[in-house]
Amino acid sequence: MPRIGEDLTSYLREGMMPTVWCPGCGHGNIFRAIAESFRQLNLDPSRIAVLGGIGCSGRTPFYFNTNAMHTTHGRVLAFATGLKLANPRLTVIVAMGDGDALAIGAGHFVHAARRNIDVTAILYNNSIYGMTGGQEAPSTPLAFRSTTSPFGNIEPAFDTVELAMAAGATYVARTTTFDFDDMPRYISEAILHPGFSVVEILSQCPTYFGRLNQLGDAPELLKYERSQTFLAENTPLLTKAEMVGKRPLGVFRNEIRPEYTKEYAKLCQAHGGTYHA
Ligand SMILES: Cc1ncc(C[n+]2csc(CCOP(=O)(O)OP(=O)(O)O)c2C)c(N)n1
Ligand code: SF4
Repeated sequence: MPRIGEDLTSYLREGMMPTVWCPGCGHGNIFRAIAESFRQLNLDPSRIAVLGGIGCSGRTPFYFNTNAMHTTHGRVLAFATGLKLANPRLTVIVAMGDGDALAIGAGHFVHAARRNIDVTAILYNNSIYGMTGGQEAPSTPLAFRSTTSPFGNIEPAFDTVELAMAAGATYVARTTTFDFDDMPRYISEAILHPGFSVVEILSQCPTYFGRLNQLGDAPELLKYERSQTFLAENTPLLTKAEMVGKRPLGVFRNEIRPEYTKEYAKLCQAHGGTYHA
């Protein structure tokens, strides 16, 4: 991750700043990591499209000096699918909230994974609906409070990694905003991967999740993230007690299978069409 002085500005739409995000919001950390991946890969901004749905996370495309689409809540992968099919040479990046991806957009999420379309979905998982005031999401952990579950959540949370792999995503990784150097590493791998890639990033929402659950401010939430996770590669070194209730971090799948736009091109060419992926 670049430190002070290293230049990410060619990827930033500085006229749109400051961002809408609250001080200490993890979405800013993720935004920075995405910009760093673009720099590491030396991507041409005119060849990138960043798409977002609705929500705090959905504001991400506003701040990148790339092609951008601000779409509707839960439907961003449908827009991304159309865009990638229309111009397969674009690097398509989707910024999704956990509400966006796992609640209203869950159908689009599993079908994009099943098709294995070459899109990178970055799932900003702050365990809550941020923009609309801290309501419970399918990612809110058991017993945790939100504005719609003031006595504690009684619904088990989805495991994004398990869901993405079961649906057929071909690159699946999870990290946290605490793991500042792993974010751009996984995002870069996901961008280079020729298929549907999911990078789940556990992120902090101090304004709602942190406050409603009395977990403290942003630095304390980062420590909380660390306490709730472990590196999957360390599993042989850990006892069951050290892992129970915690989420593993790392790359869980990185495999190749036929990609949707390439398969579509083959079909078109076999029937006299001119589509090229
Ligand atoms: C069809 C539709 N339903 C509901 C909403 C209201 N809405 C806007 S953002 C949001 C939740 C955002 O939560 P999440 O996707 O987790 O993103 P975050 O704000 O936490 O980044 C909701 C319910 C909407 N804009 N459109
Ligand atoms: S409400 Fe939460 S998710 Fe939204 S900008 Fe503020 S801290 Fe971030």
